[in-house]
Amino acid sequence: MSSYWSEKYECMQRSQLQNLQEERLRATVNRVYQEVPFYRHAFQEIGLTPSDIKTLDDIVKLPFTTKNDLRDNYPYGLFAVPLSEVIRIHASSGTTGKPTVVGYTRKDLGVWAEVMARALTCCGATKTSKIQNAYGYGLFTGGLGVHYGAELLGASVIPVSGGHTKRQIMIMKDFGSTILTCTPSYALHLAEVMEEMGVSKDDLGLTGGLFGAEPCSENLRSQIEARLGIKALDIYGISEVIGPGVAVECDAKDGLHIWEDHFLAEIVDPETGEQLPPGSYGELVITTLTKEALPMIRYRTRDITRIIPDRACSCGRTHIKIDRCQGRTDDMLVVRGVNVFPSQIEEVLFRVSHTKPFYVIIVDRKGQLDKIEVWVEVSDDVFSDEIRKLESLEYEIQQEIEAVLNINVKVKLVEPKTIERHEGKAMRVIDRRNL
Ligand code: DLL
Repeated sequence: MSSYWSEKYECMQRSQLQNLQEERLRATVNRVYQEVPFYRHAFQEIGLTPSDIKTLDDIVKLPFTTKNDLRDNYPYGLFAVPLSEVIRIHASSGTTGKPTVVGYTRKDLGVWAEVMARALTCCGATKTSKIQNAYGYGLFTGGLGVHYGAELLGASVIPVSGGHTKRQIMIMKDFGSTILTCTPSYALHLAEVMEEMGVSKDDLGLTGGLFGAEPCSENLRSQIEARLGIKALDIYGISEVIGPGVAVECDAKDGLHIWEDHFLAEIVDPETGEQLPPGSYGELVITTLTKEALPMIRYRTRDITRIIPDRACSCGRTHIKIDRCQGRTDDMLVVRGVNVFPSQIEEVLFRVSHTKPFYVIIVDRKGQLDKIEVWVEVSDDVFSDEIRKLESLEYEIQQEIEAVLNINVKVKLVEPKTIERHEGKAMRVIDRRNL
């Protein structure tokens, strides 16, 4: 029997949910038209007035919003309330150029805590849970997003933030943490260090965890579950929309319920922008339905996923599910004209024995030619074996990757611990071509 944080909303009848969405969509469109010059101009440019948006089907008439629009209006230009109403500001890391700045009213923080409390309930958290929150606290939305959800739930939150891995493990053991929240790559690193310290999963009281902020393959999930002895669920979020808590897996583990009373999801063709039917892979586009400080109209997330066509879920929740993100439109590498997603390489690495799930893809240009090299960690025993075995493993991986990608790659096997570990999002690709 599933438990819910808010059964009334999570299990709402579809027709009621749609009415609620329609009402909230109209209100949002009206508000951005009145309050945000950027949106008013964008609507006027295509001859659209808020009264043209009556039903959910009308959403395709609305223009898209992109990360560039946020950058062009840096820092507060898309806010729909005066700063006196904004009680929290976060920003996304912005590896290139300025960060994107997002703001929250008191009501927005309430909605965020609510969707996070729902998410934590999905992974079995209750008032009696001890939630070790190892997402980074600060401008990144992970730490505080989980934190306020956990407090609303009434659980005991341990705000340990990212890093200090050995201390994390001591705390996990001594404080009896029951739920862990961090990126999947960091969860795996925690498992690795725990084993080195001689701490067994049976010494811990962990039962579940929410792992997100970066892609997590089914294989990576299985490793986390086996090595930490927990149920590991995927959580999706993006700062521009709210932060963590936009969508989350339930016990069924076959898709992430997107909280549709607050976020309206569409999938579009990333090239043409045309809306695609349920089941098709494309770019996730989200319209916020209740945000006050920074409402988003058809925000292009750049994340590639699909809406799962079958709506009924064994958990009883009625909100539609999206698939795990397959990657981002902008992390697709084009190497010698071929499209390469890091996740394709990861899949191969997980299939081959003796490799560890730590790898980095290095793309470089020699003369006119792009070269791709994959560094992958292998287990200790391979390095202690004869060189011939190492070479044959290297060859096997290279053949498998080439078969999937259809281009030549070089594979380099490296010793355990060679590849840098990250306490937050992992860095899987180093593209040296434009340096
Ligand atoms: O990463 C918010 C978050 C914090 C989500 C903690 C989950 C847990 P940003 O820093 O704005 O926000 O990065 C958003 O991260 O567009 C995706 O590309 C990626 N991402 C987030 N969750 C997942 C996930 C937070 N479950 C960007 N699977 C998004 C794959 C994810 N990618």
